[in-house]
Amino acid sequence: MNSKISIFLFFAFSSIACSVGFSIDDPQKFSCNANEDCESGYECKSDVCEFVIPGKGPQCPDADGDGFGVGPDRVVCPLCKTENKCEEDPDDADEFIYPGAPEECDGKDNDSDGTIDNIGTPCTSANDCAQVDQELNPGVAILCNPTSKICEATMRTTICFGAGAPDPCPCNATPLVCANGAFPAVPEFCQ
Ligand SMILES: [Ca+2]
Ligand SMILES: [Ca+2]
Ligand SMILES: [Ca+2]
Repeated sequence: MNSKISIFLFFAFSSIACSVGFSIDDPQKFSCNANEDCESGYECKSDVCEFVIPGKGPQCPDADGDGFGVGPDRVVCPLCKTENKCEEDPDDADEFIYPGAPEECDGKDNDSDGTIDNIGTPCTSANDCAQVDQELNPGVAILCNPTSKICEATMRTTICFGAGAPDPCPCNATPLVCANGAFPAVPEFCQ
C-alpha cells in the first residue's frame, strides 16, 4: 500500500475511533468537538485544541453583573458553568432584568417572559418572589400564596396601628395590584 494512503487511513480511522485525535493538518494538534475534549489549559477552537494563556481566554461578558452574559462567550460565565443557566441576558445594562428574575413592580419585564410587571408568577416559597424596597413601597410585601402557589402582593401586616385606625381594620383585605410600575400606597396605619 502506498505510504501516503497508509498515513491517511491511519488518521482517518483515528478520528473515527474517538472524538479526540490528531489533526490531519498538523499531527501535533488534537482535534476536538468541545472544550471538554481538550486538556486543562486548552480550549476547542475551530475543531482544534488551542492553548489558552491564563487570563487571556474569553471572559464572562456580563456588564451588569447579574450573572447572565451576552454572546457566545457567555458559556464561560460561572452561572452557566455551575448551574447550567446559560440563557442570554436580554438587557445587560440592568441587573434586575435576566431570565428567571423575580418580577418586580417597576415597569420592566424583569423575568423576560414578554409581560411587564406580571407579579403573579408560580412559586414554592417567598424566595421565588421579588423583594420589595421598603423605602419605595412602604408596607408592601410580595409573598407566595400557600394555596395558589402564586406570588402575590399584599400589605405586610393585617393589623391596624394607631388610635385613629378604622374598624374593621382594612389592612391586607385584598391583594395589591401593580399598575404603571407602582403599587398603591399602603395607609400608614397598615405599615
Ligand atoms: Ca448580565
Ligand atoms: Ca415578566
Ligand atoms: Ca417588572
